[in-house]
Amino acid sequence: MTAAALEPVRLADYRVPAFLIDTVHLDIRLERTQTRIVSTLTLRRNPHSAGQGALKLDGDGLVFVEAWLDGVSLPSDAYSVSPHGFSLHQPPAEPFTLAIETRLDPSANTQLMGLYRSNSAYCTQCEAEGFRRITYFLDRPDVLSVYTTRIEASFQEAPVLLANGNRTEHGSLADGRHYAVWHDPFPKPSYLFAMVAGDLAMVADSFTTRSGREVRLEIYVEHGKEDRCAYAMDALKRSMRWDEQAFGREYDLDIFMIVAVSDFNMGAMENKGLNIFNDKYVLALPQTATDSDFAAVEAIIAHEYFHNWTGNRITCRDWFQLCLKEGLTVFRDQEFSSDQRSRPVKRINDVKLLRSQQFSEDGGPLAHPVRPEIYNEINNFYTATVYEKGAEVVRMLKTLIGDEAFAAGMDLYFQRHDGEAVTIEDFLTCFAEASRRDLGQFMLWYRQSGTPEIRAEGQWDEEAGTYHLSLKQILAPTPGQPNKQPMLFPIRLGLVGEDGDLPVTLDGKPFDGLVALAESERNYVFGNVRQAPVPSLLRGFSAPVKLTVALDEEALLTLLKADSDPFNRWQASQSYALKLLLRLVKDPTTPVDPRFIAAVRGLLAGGAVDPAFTALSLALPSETDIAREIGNDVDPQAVYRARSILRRTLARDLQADLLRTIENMTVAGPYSPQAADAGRRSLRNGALDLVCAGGTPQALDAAAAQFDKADNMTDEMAALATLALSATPAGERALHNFRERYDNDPLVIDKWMGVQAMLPLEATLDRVKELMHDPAFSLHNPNRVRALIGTFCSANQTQFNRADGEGYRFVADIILAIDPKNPQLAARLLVAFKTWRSLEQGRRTLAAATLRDIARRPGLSRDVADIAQRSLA
Ligand code: 0A1
Ligand code: ZN
Repeated sequence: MTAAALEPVRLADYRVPAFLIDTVHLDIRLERTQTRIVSTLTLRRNPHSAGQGALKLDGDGLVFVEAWLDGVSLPSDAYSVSPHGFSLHQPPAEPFTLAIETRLDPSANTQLMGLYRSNSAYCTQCEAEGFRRITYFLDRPDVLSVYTTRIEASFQEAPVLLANGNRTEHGSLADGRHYAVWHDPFPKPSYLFAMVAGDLAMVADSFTTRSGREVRLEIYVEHGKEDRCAYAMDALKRSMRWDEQAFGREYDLDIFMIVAVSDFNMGAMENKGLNIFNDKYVLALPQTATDSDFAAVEAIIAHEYFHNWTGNRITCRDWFQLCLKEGLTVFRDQEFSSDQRSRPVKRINDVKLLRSQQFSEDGGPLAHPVRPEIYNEINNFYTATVYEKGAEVVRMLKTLIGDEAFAAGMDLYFQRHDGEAVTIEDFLTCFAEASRRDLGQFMLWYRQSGTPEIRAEGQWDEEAGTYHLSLKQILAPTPGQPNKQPMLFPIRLGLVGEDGDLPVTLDGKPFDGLVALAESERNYVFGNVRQAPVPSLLRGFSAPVKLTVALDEEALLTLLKADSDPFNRWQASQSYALKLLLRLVKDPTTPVDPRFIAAVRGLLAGGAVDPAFTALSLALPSETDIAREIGNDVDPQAVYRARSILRRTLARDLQADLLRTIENMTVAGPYSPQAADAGRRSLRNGALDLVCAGGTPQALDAAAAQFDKADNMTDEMAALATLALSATPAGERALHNFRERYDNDPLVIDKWMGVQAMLPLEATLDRVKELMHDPAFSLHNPNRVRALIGTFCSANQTQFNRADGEGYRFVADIILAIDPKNPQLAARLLVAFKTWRSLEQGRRTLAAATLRDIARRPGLSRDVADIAQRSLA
């Protein structure tokens, strides 16, 4: 049996659309199983296209009823209808109106693309190609139209009727039905269309823009959840203000709405004026959401809001340009969070995410450029590379050309391209003009995949007072890219002595801390180096690269103590721990270096100065970090064992210090999600987690006491996770109590599922299988699936990668069960296999066999077939 044939789409084949659609009038009559849609399009030939012949509209899963050309019903030989679209054989030369009536069944839509039902509401998801599941259309981002949407429904079933733009009309009809008309004056691509109808509760507020316009803000949720929206609303107002101040961007409609739904494939969606959110990223109360949940709500609210300018007002010409809106918008939301919270802590967390998600993607079979040039299924390109590395590329651009030129380039971009669908080239041209620099080489960041390696070597010449630094770039081959051209890297660096940064010179001038490496190799000679320095390279993680530099323990301790760059102080703690861990993987009897233990003791002693930062430095590199560093022939069990040994040693040697930290970091007063309190909790809970690795009664008692006393979900979850990991009766008791306590709260039960799916125990696989029978679990809801199955395969390295291959088999069976219903969800789970080639031979063989078995199945979705085939290639 051969694998399903996929038809790739190529950037090189891009052609402008042959027709343009100026206006769209949608008339939607909602019925659960028989929704009727009449779409009336005003069309004209695109003057920039040489295309002739038929008008071909995309469609997917629609039932065609009738079509009219300029008001006259079309005879059946004038058009054809297929499962993939509608074709008008001889479209008029002059502008014309085409109306098409279709029917669809929202309640049967399990893909959650197009128009579907989530609990009692109707909602839509159109990015990337979901609009064609609502009506026939030129479903591509470079066709911009003005939308008017009329929604009609039973008043009892759906008292709330929403769509993009401003509501222009509403009223009642016969038979208990009512309607609303919405008009969005801003031309937009179809992927930004949205409509919601249902019996929803609403929380309202308002925002006055800097030019004095009043914007109404509305958040819609299920009844009874109104009290969980306050933080999201606050984050929205802060985002709106920040975008005015940081980017000069003001909101443009009279109303901005957010709807929270419980069935959603991704985090949220930036539909014009009507964002639709996974409820996980809206609903938050201290008793139900952790500090990380609050931070995620803030970041995602901001992200979707910022899309209004970067994505909506200026959109992508085609889906290859996805990073144009996503990389830029992630960069913007990261900057926002940095300004709202601690910049260094945010940076470290972002880099941790980049390394764990994106570096592993870039180092495996699914590697692709930030701007891909070919895809089989666009839904599989909402990746860490497009989002996270895409944001890093924007950050590098800013570092290279400087803050001022970057701001001028952004202004130029907004001014020049407002209302257009553009490319990465258009974007970069604005910065090339603003900075008067040639960004040709920089463009390689969008075109070449893989994580570059920077090798650094340095030598101090005591007599001359100079330091010679050599930087080399190594670009390993990646799928489809055997040979690469040298890239351009902004490298922030400094030379550190015992008491801090040395005031060195480069080319006779005081060194400003930044070099731009454009060649395969380059040597720099720093002057005025009066003492033996330690190089602090890639400060602030100034480029998304793997840095290789030989720093011994003493050098790392110097950086840990004296580096002015907080990122590299943290990095020193991680590099030191990684050295020990790699030795322990090879030989578990290696004694732990006492200098490291002393350094951790020092960190704890000074923890009160910046608790969040200390918590990050205290946390050991993750199992995936260690595995990535090992590179190949990884035995996840040996990695886990090494990490456990180091944790246990630290716990036992530092028990008193850790217990003291727990005591000292108690947060007084009522819960606040603000960074200062959250930081104290993160250190407290980091210390708790570590001390419990020692397994002593005092440590476990501290966890049990915290579990019983906690008045917020952060502390409660931390204690629960620690107790569960101890695999003691106290752990079982805590799990049981927690389940009972939150029986009616699906988002909290998700956490409970996740904690158990993560346990590095032999019994976990059976436990996960058992949990699938819990009434709170459902294979139909993406959040439930991700909480249990997603956590098992992405956050449980030892059990997903069981030596007997049962972890792979289990996950494969689930993927195959989900695929016919929700291919996107299935394909995302399959991505868990992305590092299979780096495993030791036994597991590698089993993982490959499982992937092959999946790839061979008949009837796979394009989404799953694409990931399976690329993973095996
Ligand atoms: N544009 C959204 C991400 C998104 C993509 C696809 C979706 O449906 C399958 C939903 C959301 C964002 O960046 O937030
Ligand atoms: Zn986005």
